[in-house]
Amino acid sequence: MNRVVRLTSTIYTPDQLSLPDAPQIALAGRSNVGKSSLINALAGTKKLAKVSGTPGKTRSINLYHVSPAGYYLVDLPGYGYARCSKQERQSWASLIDAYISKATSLCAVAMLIDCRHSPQLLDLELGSYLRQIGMPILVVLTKADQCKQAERAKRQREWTEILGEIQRPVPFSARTGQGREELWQALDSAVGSVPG
Ligand SMILES: Nc1nc2c(ncn2[C@@H]2O[C@H](COP(=O)(O)OP(=O)(O)O)[C@@H](O)[C@H]2O)c(=O)[nH]1
Ligand SMILES: [Mg+2]
Repeated sequence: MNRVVRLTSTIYTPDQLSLPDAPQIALAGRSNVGKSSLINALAGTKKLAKVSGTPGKTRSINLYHVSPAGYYLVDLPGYGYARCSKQERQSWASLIDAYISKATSLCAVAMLIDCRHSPQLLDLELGSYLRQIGMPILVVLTKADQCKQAERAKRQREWTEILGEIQRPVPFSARTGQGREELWQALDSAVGSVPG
């Protein structure tokens, strides 16, 4: 299916949060995990989301509309950037909290995990928080081109064990395009939209 992904709004502070009624899937992950690259790869362009060599830059929530399906991908600011101040970390947390509590049409959170790293504290914390609030989780293993098959399989097992009954973690590479169609299908089914 041919999908068109378009940036519709950028939100910097909780009071700017006005959200569409349409279904949403949030994308969360450590800064530098490859979130912007993933959005560009899904969209089939290099220009939509800014890919950065310096992590910890983006402090906004970006809403991307997906047509014709009619749902939104919501790019949350990356977390876990070591050099950011306590104040920055708090503003990150309050923006995310404000989003999650306001997003009544949030269908699932895609947790982006670098396939090279074994589960890290901040990712585990996010996972357990999402489970607590009963939020469906889709794990995406990014930079799959940097991992051997055995390592990818290990990550898939680890995360399935940690999170319990979840959809199979999707290996994804923005570099090679691996996993693109599988991820689109997982996103479509998370919002319950019928592809076609
Ligand atoms: N090898 C490889 N590198 C990637 C991939 N995706 C992103 N990167 C690199 O990882 C760095 C961070 O990417 P970016 O998309 O800005 O991450 P973000 O901070 O999560 O938005 C950049 O240097 C990208 O070129 C991938 O699939 N494979
Ligand atoms: Mg980014």
